Amino acid sequence: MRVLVTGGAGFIGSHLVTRLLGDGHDVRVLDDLSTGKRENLAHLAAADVELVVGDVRDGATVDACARGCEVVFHEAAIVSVPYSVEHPQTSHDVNLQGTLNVLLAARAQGVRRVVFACSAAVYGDEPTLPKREDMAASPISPYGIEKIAGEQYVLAWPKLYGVEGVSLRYFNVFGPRQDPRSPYSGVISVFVDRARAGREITVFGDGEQSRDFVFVEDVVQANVLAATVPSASGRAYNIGRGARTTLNELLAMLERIVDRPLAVRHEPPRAGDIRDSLADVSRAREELGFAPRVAIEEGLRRLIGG
Ligand code: UD2
Repeated sequence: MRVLVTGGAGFIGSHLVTRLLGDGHDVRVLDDLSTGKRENLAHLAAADVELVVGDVRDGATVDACARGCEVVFHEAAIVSVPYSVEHPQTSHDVNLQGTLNVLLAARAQGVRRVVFACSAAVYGDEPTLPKREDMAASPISPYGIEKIAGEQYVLAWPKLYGVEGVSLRYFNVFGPRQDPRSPYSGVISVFVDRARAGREITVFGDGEQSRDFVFVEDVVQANVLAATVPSASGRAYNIGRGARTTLNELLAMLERIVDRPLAVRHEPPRAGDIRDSLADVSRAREELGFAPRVAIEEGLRRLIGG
């Protein structure tokens, strides 16, 4: 089938594109290359993937890209929480208007299903763990608000217009091609980058905070299942491993892998950080058949090896 991946030149999108091509699909990518990179698709034959450089804020571009597609994977977004606090209008335009544009295009072009990249940010800082999809969303940032609103749109589209919609609430995704260089990069990408370069690692707080880290290939698996399982339409799913790891545990694993002690400096906790995060993934397991396969240490090894 022909599929569209918005944000397909980005971290998660480029892994999804690789898998979809391997499964024999015709893949079109829409990416404005603001954080996505051509190099993220460079391992693929240029003839195999159609890259449209364009913006999800531009409805006509999105509409043209959706033409002839059976499934749209909507991964394009500005993924930074702090950016959304500083620039709520731009964040809204890309993350929420962009999602509406995808849904309008899907309706106009007869797309069968839209799979939406949502976020654990919809849960905010309410401390109850593990997070279940039937808990009330309580986002505390523009980013979280945009993601829950986008999800509501996606889940309403089946009833309103007959376009199937599935929302995947990603927890802390890590893996190759995640950019370690921005101040808001995922902690694993930063730690691995520093460990490889032999540079000092900064831990904000005591390192006992924990996250539900999930390897990017498992997130790809979730997307493929979300596109194919018929009963998934109209549903939201947590996508994590259903286990949490502290930063101190990560550091111990990294020391084992690089086989030398790491230089670690502690700084005060980052403002607005939550302490712990953990997904209940039983809904994804039962309804999608989702089974995360890559253990954290294995994922770290692959990241360092790659
Ligand atoms: C994740 C998402 C974010 C949003 C948020 C919602 C990522 C990359 N970010 O932020 O988009 O969905 O969840 O809750 O998935 N840390 C250090 N040293 C560093 C970098 C980070 O100690 O060099 C700490 C940081 O203070 C935090 C933890 O590591 O306690 C995880 O930070 P993160 O930015 O990787 O992810 P998180 O969960 O804050």
